[in-house]
Amino acid sequence: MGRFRGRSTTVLKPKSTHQVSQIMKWCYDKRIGVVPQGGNTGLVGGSVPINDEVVLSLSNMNNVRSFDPISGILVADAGCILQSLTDYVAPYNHIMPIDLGAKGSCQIGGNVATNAGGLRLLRYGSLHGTVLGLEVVLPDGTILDQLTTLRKDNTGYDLKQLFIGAEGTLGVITGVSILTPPAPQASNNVILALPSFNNVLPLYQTVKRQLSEILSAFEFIDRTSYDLAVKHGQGRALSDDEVAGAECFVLIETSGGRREHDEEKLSDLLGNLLEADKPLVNTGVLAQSPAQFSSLWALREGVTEAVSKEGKAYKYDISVPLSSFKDVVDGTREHLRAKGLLHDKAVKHVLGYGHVGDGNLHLNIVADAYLPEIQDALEPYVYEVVASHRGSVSAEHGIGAMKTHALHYSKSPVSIALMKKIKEIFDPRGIMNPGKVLEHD
Ligand code: 2HG
Ligand code: ZN
Repeated sequence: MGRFRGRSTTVLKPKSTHQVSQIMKWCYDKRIGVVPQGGNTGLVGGSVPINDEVVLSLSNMNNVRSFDPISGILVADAGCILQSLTDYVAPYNHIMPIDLGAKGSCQIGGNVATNAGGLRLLRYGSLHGTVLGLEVVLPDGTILDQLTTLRKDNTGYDLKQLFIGAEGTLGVITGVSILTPPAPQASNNVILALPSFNNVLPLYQTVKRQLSEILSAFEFIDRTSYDLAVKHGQGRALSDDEVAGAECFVLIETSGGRREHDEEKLSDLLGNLLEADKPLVNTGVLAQSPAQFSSLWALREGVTEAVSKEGKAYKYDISVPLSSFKDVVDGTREHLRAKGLLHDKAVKHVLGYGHVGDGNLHLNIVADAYLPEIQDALEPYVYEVVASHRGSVSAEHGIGAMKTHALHYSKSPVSIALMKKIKEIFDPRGIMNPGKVLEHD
């Protein structure tokens, strides 16, 4: 994101858990801050030092430790790149339960540390469910070995859950045990062009009912997101006829056990949608080949990259009721217009996209440069809107360095006080990823 910059002089790249333990012990004794770093693809500055901390990169810990093709349980070093794990389990007909645009660079340890959501959450749930065990090095160098491969283990407090989403503030994740689902035998996708955002919710209901168990993603991009994705070469553009009059687009993916069965269901759905008396969609483009399948996905997955090519982005990753997605995006645009900030030299675009199936909207504001007046216009405005819906100020990207001041919009004082006590127990010297998640007192 280019928004945070530390003054670190040292990056350490340990090759084993034992080495991580030695590093942590040394830093604990000397009270040196440590920033664990995976693929460094996060969007909230969680893996970036803010002062002169030591950067502890996990990238040299990248071996698969074991895989059981019967249970599908994979145990891997934290530094394994998500795509390489996907490739590893593919010959066994398994997939990773998590998938996201950054798959070629992000690491499984970072995914777990940030509780990354991504594109498969609708189908396989969050990492709080699919991660079975963790190996963690605590700030004083102690190794907490909870790398179990058990599906069931109800023996008291489930400590690993604390590290999932702690963003490296309680310890360094060095190993992950994760349940990988069987690969679907058939996957397909379709992009639908909608005349109005108001149709997204009825469409979601219809699609859920008609596709039921084969629905594996229901993603949404508004017109601005689509136009930017196309402008910056993400995926294959639809024809002018197909996009005419479209206010937004929905990408639906199906994954199931039998191709003919799934294709029949999908084409019945499309037929019903297009032939309805009052159609919810203008048109639908069905992937006809694996290449088209990927290029339709690229239109959605490529929005983040397109946005960063277009300018400097202010990103809000929020959970709000589905029915308010459009109002939040339009309201923010109007708010910026009223402040006189919607023009070429300030804010160029306000766009919304995200995971409809998970109630997660990505509100992006693209500007010519990061300017204090834009920042002041956006915050606390956006957070107050989120709080008025009892939403979340971070649905899936985490708090990192960027949102520590906003935590209270989604967590009560009682919750924050308990979080601080937990931090104190694990990290009494405050050396683990300082300044992230919780503000310094
Ligand atoms: C996505 O869903 C990612 O594409 C990134 O979570 C969202 O860049 C963003 O705001
Ligand atoms: Zn997302």
